Amino acid sequence: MGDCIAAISTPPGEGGIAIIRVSGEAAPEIVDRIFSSRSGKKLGELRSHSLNLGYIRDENGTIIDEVLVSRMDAPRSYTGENVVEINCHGGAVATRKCLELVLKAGARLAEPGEFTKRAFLNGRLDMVQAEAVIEIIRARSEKALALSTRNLTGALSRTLQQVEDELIFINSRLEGSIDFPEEVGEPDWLEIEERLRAVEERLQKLAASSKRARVYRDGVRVVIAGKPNVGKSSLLNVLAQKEKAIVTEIPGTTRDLIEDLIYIKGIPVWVTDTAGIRETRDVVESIGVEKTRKALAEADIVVFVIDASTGIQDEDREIMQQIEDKRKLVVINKTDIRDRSLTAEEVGNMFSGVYPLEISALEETGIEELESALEEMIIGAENLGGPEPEIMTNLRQERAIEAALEHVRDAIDGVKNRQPIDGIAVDTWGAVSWIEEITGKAIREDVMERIFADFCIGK
Ligand SMILES: Nc1nc2c(ncn2[C@@H]2O[C@H](COP(=O)(O)OP(=O)(O)OP(=O)(O)O)[C@@H](O)[C@H]2O)c(=O)[nH]1
Ligand SMILES: [Mg+2]
Repeated sequence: MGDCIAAISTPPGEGGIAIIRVSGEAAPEIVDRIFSSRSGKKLGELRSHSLNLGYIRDENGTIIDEVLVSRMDAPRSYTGENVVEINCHGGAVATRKCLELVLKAGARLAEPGEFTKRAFLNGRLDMVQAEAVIEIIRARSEKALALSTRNLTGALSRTLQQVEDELIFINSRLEGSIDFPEEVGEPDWLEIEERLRAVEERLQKLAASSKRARVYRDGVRVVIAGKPNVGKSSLLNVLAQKEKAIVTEIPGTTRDLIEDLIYIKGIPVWVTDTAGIRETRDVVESIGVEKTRKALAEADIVVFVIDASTGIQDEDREIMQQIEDKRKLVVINKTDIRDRSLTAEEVGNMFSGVYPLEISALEETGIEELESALEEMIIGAENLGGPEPEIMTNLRQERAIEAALEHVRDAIDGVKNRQPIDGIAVDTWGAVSWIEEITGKAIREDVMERIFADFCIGK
């Protein structure tokens, strides 16, 4: 710490504008060495939180770029340190050159996430908020973005703080009895148990809400499978609302996996169209079939398509066996064909426990029902139409919540069985330390380093 770091904070390449961010005690002086403002004033003489037009010049005084420079003095900046941001014109070469000059003038290149890490170390953000920054950048759906923004503004941090306060209060009760057994006597066990149960419920709700929120962040993998020519590619095209995959009447048209990202009720869903599964001597097609099997293994949900015009064949039965353990939807396609040989009842009889959806990829019927069925499968029937999740956690936070929950449950057991007080206190303190690991109040150095290493340079 203490040194001054710099990086290009905008994406690489040509753009309307590019920003070089400089942070550290000496940031204004360093930038002053290469910046000449139109007003003739030094950055140090200008007001904090102002924008200043001027030029970046190299060692020979040659103008490299015309820029707008902002100065944000500590502690009112992203990192909590003195920050200077140079807004360049966005040319890749000029921006690189400006950064080089800043580095020559005395800054060093920032590591990935180092600006945000400094914000954390300076107390501008807690760990949950720092992680929200990266999740905002990576958000792939509006809902994920909204949930990450809530975390950045402290929704999760506040909830955790309340839980921690409550646990610390319980601890103080327990420790009073440990330290002054004569004066304080036994703790009020009923009250302690009641409070612990309230904490348990709170953490449980948090874990449940997070699990539901996670699908909005991570999305799900849906794989369309079936024998050749049943209309898998046609279905992908309807779902994606574009001609993503080639459709022909020739069985074996699709050989490679074809993937597209669609949104179903705000949930990001990667839909993969596959090669029709069958025994084949065609080298290319058999590689495709192999890829299909791999995709099926990785799928969260399989959409198994059967053809209303052909009826169920051995190939369909084999595929059904392969996806026996998968969460799946069975779809009868081509229901627009008048003299079709397959009804939903027949399929239900053939594959027990399956109730197929009827669609026509050609006439685009039954598609909304298919999307609703997918939504129900993804978020769970019990959550349909329920309140939207309000809090989202990432895997690290989720694991820590689970660990805290376990300690709280052990403490409740301890209270019920009237175990020694200091044993119970070990669990309540254990829960506290997990909560503090989430917010970063007591985070292990290596955990912290790993989190920031995941960031991009310039953030
Ligand atoms: N009548 C009718 N024809 C359809 C429907 N869906 C697809 N087809 C036709 O069925 C043929 C095969 O469609 P594809 O979408 O290429 O089938 P596929 O399952 O991807 O086939 P492969 O890639 O060879 O495995 C094409 O001629 C489509 O026009 C439908 O709902 N009704
Ligand atoms: Mg196809």
